[in-house]
Amino acid sequence: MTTWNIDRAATVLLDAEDRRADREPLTDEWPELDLSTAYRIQDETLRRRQERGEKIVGVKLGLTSKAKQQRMGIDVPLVAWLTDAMILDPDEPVPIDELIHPRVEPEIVFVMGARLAGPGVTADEARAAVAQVHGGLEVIDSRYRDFRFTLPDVVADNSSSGKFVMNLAGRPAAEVDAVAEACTLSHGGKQVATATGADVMGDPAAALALAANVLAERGLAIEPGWIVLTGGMTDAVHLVAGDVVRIDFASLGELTITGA
Ligand code: OOG
Ligand code: MG
Repeated sequence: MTTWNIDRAATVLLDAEDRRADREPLTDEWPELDLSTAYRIQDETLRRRQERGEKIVGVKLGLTSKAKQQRMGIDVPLVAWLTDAMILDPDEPVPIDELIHPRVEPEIVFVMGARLAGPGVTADEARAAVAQVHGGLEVIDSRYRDFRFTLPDVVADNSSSGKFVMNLAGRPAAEVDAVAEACTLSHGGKQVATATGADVMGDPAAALALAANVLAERGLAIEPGWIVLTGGMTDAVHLVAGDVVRIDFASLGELTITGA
């Protein structure tokens, strides 16, 4: 039997991503995989992404809303990395054939004005460090078959990162009530879900604070200029070629994305 370690797990996950081949969760064969080791796997995959030229642009929160927690069966929020290779421009079709089984979810996106370093960051401190707020969406794409995973699995897999989109026009953070910000999600012209920022841990700024505090455990901080995806506000919808998904935010604009 081959033994598991951080290096091998990083290789297996990036290989699944590169080959668009889903696989069983790591914990099927490595039940001892714990959360701190999973974050070290995530950091190792980031290091390899950087080695091939990708740049860190920020972080994403995962599983910060009840809708997402219930769907995935995990009620612990997590943090993962965003790189420039994950950015899609608004109106750019989602390249379905570069992904395994993409799903789309609406997210409130922060652009940081100041550095935010934990531990002990509060939602108020987090809110004060935000410069701009954008309407956004994430195209998640687990490397695990049927999105079946435990918390350490999904942490190791960079929280199902795929692509993300943010509206070009953001609004100054001081002018936006992120808690009250409402969105509707439509799939194929049919409205399928609604939510507000309050569905994200009561306040998307609380999710940002959590990200800073989780990163602090590894001696890391959220840097000025970074993009922070605060987590899916609703359950995600599947996206196949030809699909149109539209997200309407109350004050942060509209995004329409198609599967190509
Ligand atoms: C995990 C990724 C979760 C979010 O916004 O909650 C996430 C998954 O659902 O596969 O990105
Ligand atoms: Mg997400």
